[in-house]
Amino acid sequence: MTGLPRLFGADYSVYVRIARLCLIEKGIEYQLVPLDIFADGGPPTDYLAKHPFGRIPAFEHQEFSLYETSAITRYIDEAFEGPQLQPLDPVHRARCNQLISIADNYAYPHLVWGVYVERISKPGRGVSTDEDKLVAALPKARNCLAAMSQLMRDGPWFIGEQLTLADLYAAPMFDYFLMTFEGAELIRQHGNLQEWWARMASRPSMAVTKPS
Ligand SMILES: N[C@@H](CCC(=O)N[C@@H](CS)C(=O)NCC(=O)O)C(=O)O
Repeated sequence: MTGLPRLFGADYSVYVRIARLCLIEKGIEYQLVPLDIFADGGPPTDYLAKHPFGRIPAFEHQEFSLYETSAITRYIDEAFEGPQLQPLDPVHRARCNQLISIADNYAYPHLVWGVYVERISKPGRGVSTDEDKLVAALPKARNCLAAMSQLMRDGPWFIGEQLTLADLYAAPMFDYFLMTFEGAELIRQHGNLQEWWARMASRPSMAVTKPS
């Protein structure tokens, strides 16, 4: 066992990718321990000691174990040297936290599960799209993009000049969503999100963490 921080998960996972983006953007060497949460028969039973809710990622740093991506990424940002990924002033930090909450509660279920999984992931596995679910997700996805576009400050990133956790949360969700025809159509209505996505997608951290 190395002394490197360890992240348990799989590269297809949005949340594992968020944590990896955070580690990479901070410049931290880490070990990705493969854990397929959707494996036949479920994850190894001893994984539940690391994450009692059976999700990925889980994280270990020396003797410290942690699960829930919001706690993991904030810990990484605060415990390690490297570029600050959270604004210091209360207003911008609150906006960053608000965008993370939007990503968790609206973008992940609607953009990823409602649109991407139904349109691309399920047919790719030979499972039929639930058209009702997809149709129901689209106005919610539209609303989500409109809210995120409205909250985006002038500047290259969501919070302006500083790349923050808000960008790292949104990016893996947008990456899946924009693979769909509907996602590509919807983002066209928001020039600032389109420009943000072009910038975000060209970061080396995004290339390194691209799902295989
Ligand atoms: N609240 C968790 C969510 C993590 C999560 O939902 N991960 C997905 C993969 S992206 C997962 O493990 N899904 C397994 C399942 O739903 O059974 C976090 O922030 O870490």
